[in-house]
Amino acid sequence: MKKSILSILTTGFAFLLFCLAAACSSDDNKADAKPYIDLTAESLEFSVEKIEDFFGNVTITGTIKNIGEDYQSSEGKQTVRLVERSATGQVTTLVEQKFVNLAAGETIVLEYVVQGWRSSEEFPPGFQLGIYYEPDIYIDGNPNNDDANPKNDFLEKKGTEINKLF
Ligand SMILES: [Ca+2]
Ligand SMILES: [Ca+2]
Repeated sequence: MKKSILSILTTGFAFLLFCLAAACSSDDNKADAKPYIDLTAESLEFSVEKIEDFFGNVTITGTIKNIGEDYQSSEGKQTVRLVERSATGQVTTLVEQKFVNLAAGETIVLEYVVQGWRSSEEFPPGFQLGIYYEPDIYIDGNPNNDDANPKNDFLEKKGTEINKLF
């Protein structure tokens, strides 16, 4: 009788030790394997091709850059967009590009030409460049697509910046 209780206790203790060891080692592995992933909306530039004094075409160039380690994901989980936001707050997507992987240091460039911009317009639209992730990106079991800094995922510029270029 005593022996069997001791045996149960010993087995239980051994099992507890095993669990602790497993938990610790898996945490260590995660910490070691976790890469530093960070994509950023790096720049949003305007260039003007004047047709008349206060009238012309505007090229908007947005650059997304991988400033971390290699970004590796799967299809349908990430998109970069250049959007226009009107003075009344209406948002229109101008260019959109889906992607899957982006190696360290690589960029994605989005370009859009606004035809017939009038710099006399009092309330011009603004423009925003952004990286959009699916909501499950941090719980999909893949650490290679977990952006470490969401604060640098968006860049916004006012249309009045364009008017100054005329
Ligand atoms: Ca993930
Ligand atoms: Ca980021």
